[in-house]
Amino acid sequence: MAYKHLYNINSPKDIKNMNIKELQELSAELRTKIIDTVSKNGGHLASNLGVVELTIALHKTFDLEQDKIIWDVGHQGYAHKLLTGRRDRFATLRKAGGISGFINPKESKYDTFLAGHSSTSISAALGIAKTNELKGSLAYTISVIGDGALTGGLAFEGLNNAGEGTKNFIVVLNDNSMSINKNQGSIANYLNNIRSSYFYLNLKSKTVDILSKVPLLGKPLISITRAVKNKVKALIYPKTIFENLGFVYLGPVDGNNLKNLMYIFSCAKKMQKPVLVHVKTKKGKGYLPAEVKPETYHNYSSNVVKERTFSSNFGECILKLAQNNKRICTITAAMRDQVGLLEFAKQLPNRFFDVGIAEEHAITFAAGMATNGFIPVVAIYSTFLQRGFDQLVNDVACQNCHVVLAVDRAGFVGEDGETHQGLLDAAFLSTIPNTTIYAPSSYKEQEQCLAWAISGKGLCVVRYPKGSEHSAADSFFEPNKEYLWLPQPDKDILLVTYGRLFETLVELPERFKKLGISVSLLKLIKIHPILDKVLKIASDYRTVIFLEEGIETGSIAQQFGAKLHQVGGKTNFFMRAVQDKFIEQGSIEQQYKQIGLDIASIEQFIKEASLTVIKRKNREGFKAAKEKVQDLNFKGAN
Ligand SMILES: Cc1ncc(C[n+]2csc(CCOP(=O)(O)OP(=O)(O)O)c2C)c(N)n1
Repeated sequence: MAYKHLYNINSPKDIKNMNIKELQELSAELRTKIIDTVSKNGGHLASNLGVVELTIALHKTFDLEQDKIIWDVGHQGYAHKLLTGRRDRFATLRKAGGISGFINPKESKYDTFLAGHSSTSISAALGIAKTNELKGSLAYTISVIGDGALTGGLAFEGLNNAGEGTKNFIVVLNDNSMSINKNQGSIANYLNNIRSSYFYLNLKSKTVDILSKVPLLGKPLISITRAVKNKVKALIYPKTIFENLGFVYLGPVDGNNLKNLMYIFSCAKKMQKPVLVHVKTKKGKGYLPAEVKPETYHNYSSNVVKERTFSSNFGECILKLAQNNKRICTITAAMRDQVGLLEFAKQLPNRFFDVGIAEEHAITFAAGMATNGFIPVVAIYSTFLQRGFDQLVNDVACQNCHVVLAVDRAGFVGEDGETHQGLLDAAFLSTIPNTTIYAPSSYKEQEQCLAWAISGKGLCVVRYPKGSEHSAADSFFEPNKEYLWLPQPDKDILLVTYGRLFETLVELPERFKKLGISVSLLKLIKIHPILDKVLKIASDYRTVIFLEEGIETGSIAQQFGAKLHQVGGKTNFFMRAVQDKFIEQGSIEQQYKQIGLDIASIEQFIKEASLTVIKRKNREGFKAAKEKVQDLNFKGAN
C-alpha cells in the first residue's frame, strides 16, 4: 500500500488540519501498518485494529501537548505509537531494544503512564487530574478503558473516587463486548443492556447530520431536538450506574465512526463534571479473520506455537483429576483459553468459574470455596498473581485453606516484556507460611505435581513456564521423586536448579569431565520448603552453584545458600539469578543471555567457580589454578 498520510505525521499536531476524508484514509493506512507489523512480530492485533478511529479522534480533539491519555492495559496503543513519532521504529515492535508492545513512558512523552496490567487507568488518570487542579491547569485527562478491564475492582475504586466533582476528567469506555474471550459477569450484561439503546445516539447523530444541512433553521432545530431527546431519554432510560456515581454519561456511540467520535469528545470537553463516554468498537475491525475470531487474534504470535504446552497439559491433567474428584473446581481471571481451561469449561461447566479480570477476587473466592470443603484450583499467570498477594496471605494461608495455584508463564516470557515477566512468584510465594511450591519441568512432572497439590494441605503451588517442555525433559522423569540428583564420582561441583533451566544443563557434566572437573546436577521439583535431604546432598560438595530463572532477592537460591551455611561444612556457594532490575522485551533466549543463564555464560560461570575447586584439588596457588583454567580454555566445550 502506498502511504499517503502516515509518513507526514511525526507528532500529534500533524493531524490537526486533516479533514474527515483524509482522516478516514489515515485509518486505513494505520490498519495496514499494524497488520503488516504484527504478522511479522506478533502482538495484540484485534484490540489495536478496534481502536484506530478512537485513537485518531482523541488525537484530533485533544491537545496532547498538555492533555494526557492514559491507556488501560496499554496493549492497544499501536496507532497511538504510530502517530506520536514512532512510525520509523515500528518494525522493531516487541523486539529487544525496540518499541514495547505496551504503553511505556520511556519511549515517548505521549505515553503518560506505564501499563501492562489491567484496570489501572482510572486511578492513574485521576491522580493526574487532581494534581492538575492543584496546579491550576485546565488540561484534560482521559482514561481509555476496555469493558474487560472495567471488570477489575480497581477500576471501580477509581470511579468511586472520581465522581466527586473532578473537572476535565474523561473516562472513555471502549466497549467491544470482549475481554480476551467473551466478557463475563454482570458488568458485561449491564453494558449489553445499555448497548441495546445504541440506536438512540446513532439516530441522534444522523439527526444532527441531516438538520445541520438545513440552511438557517438547522442549528436552532438541533438544540431544540437535543432538549426534547434528553427529556425522552430521561423518561425511557433509568440513569446509568456511571451517572449514579457522579459522571455525565455520553453514549453509546459508534467507536469506529470518526465523525461520531469527534462530535462526542467535543461535547465531553464542555462538561464541567467528570464524563464517561461509552464507545462501541469492533474488535479486529478491518481484518476479517480477527473480526470473526477476536480471541485468536487478541495476542497473536508470529512464532510457531507447538500444540502441546504446559498450559494445555495443565488443562488435560486437571480435567482428568476433576473427573475423578467432584470437589475440584477451576477458576480463571479472564484467561480461560490461555491457561488451558477451555475443555474443562466445556466438560464440567458447573465447576468452572471465569471471574473476569479480578485476580484478588479469584483468590479470596477460592479461599471461600476451600472453607466449604471444595478444592479450588486457580489457574493464573505468574505476573497477574502479584495482584493477589494479600489475599494469599490473609484469606488463604493465614487460615490454612487448601487452595491450589497453577501458576503459568513462570519465568521469562519474552516479547511481552517487563510488565509480564514471571520472575517474582517463587520469591514472594515462599515468604508465605503454610505454602508448598512445586516447579515441574516436564509434562509428566507437571501431572504428578498437580496430583500432589490436590492431595496436599494449605496453599499448594505448581509453577511452570510459558511454552513447551524441552525435548529431553521426558527422559528425566522419575515417578514420586521430589528432586532429581545426577551425581558424578567426584564431589567437585554441584549445579542446582529447577524448572526448564535444568534440561539445558544436562550436557555440561560430559563437557567438564573432559577437563577433569566433576559437575553433578541436582534438580529441585519441590522448591519450597527446601528439603533437608537435598541440603544434605549439597553440603557434601566442595562447590554448589545455584542457577535460578527468577529475581535474586528472596530467591530459592538465596534461601538455599543461607540454609547450606546453617548446615555448616565448607561448601562454597555461588548463585546466579535476576538481579535487582526489570527485564525488557526480547526473545526468551535473549533474556537468558542478558542474565547470564544461557549455556555459554553458565559454562563461563562454572569455569570461574572451578578455580576454587582446582585450587583445592591440586593444592596449587590461585594464580596457577587460573592459568590452568585459561590453558584449558574449554577446548571442545562448544
Ligand atoms: C491484571 C491483568 N489481568 C489479566 C490481563 C490479561 N489481559 C490483557 S488484555 C485483557 C483483556 C482486556 O479486555 P478489554 O479491556 O476489554 O480490552 P480489549 O482487548 O477487548 O480491547 C486481559 C484479560 C492483564 N493485562 N492484566
